[in-house]
Amino acid sequence: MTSPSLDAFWMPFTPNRQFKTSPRLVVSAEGISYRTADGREVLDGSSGLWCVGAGHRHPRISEAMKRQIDTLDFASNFQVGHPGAFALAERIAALAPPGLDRVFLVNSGSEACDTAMKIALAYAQVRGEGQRNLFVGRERGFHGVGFGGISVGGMVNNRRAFGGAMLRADHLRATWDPQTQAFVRGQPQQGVEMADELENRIIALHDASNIAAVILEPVSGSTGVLVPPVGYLQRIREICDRHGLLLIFDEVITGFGRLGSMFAAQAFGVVPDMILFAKTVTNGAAPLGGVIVSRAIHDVIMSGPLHLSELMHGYTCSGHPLACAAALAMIDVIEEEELPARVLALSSHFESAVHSLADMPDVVSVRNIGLAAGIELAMRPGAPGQRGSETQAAAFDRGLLTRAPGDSLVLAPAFICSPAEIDRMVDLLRAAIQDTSTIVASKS
Ligand code: PXG
Ligand code: PLP
Repeated sequence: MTSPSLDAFWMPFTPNRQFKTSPRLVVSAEGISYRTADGREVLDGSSGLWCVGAGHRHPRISEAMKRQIDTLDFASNFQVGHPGAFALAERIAALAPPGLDRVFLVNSGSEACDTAMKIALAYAQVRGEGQRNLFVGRERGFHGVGFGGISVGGMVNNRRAFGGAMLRADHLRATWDPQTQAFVRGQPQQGVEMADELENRIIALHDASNIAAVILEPVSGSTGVLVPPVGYLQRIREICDRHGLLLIFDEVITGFGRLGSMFAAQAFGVVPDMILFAKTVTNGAAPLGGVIVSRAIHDVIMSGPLHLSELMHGYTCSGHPLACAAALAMIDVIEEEELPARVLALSSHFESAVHSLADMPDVVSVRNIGLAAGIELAMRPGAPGQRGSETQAAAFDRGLLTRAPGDSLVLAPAFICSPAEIDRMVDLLRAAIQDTSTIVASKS
């Protein structure tokens, strides 16, 4: 294929003009590596945006998708159904915490978030509590880019351009505290009281009777891996229970193994009322997301005339056959290759490896949990994000794909990595940090 022009494709979440002057194109992938257009190997340090836990082109998933495309390429799930969607929902329900066993399928994490918010509103409506329409999110939370997700999301840059077009929302403060957490390994021991803001400020201000749901990422991933203090999520659950609030965990990143358990709900021992998932559920091989809903909420909404849809919501490709086939195969892989156990076994090596960067002069924080780490660099004066993006580019040139939210670099390797491969990734990251260090530059 001749190289396409780069002009027409408006790239998502990318500095387009900069990219198109120095493009980074990958053309194939296998295991934990990409191959670039000019034939270089690049280690995938971000599991392809947190998706590819089992490694690229897992044969089991590829085979299942090939079989599916030759059997049933497409059927919507509006008024007809196909077995794959039912089989997948049943599998996912069996993996979720007890009580959460109804599954609405969508195509992305953003759609999962908007869907869960609609379910919360519909639930309130059916119960005669239509005034419950305020959502509680958290600063530095990311819930995708739908209007629901950006309303509860706490990434200021993702909201600012869209002005007043938001749902009613308030935000807890982020659990990040640079004073006490800069180089904490795993969960911080201090800070459980940050959860009390839900009761002391938010419920006090808005009244619980107006709140539809509280939506949190158990671990904030996109803003650089912010790990909740010990006991924080438990306390949020207790406050929600005390005041009759629904709690939604956005597990788009944490779901399907990243923390060494199927869901973060199990890793932290806290059961929410709904769980959002996407990404790893298909190993990234097809777009799929969903909402796992408690039976109690589901059953309340299953009301009204029998010939009408109980929830007026759904996407053309909700439960697409190809995506369901990929997800069913991925769940087989997760179980048979015991990927959560592998993550658990690897995570202490990973923790030591990323914390070995802590003594670099311009690393100001290292945070980690499971196979996710955020390494934060000192900001260039007056230019937030510049250092992060330069270091990300330097790492790519050296053969490592990372993510750079602001001045943090995120490492999120595939669950199938070996300890030596993790070391290689961390070595490349160390070199890239040195490449962009003004301390080094001023000496040379
Ligand atoms: N919730 C969470 C917690 C996410 O991490 C979404 C919802 C939205 O999912 P979709 O499939 O609509 O993108 C996400 C997505 C990053 C990065 O650099 C993370 C995401 C997306 C893009 C970049 O960490 N997460
Ligand atoms: N716009 C139009 C004109 C449509 O017909 C549809 C779906 O039928 C949509 C948007 C929504 O698309 P999707 O179901 O893929 O989200």
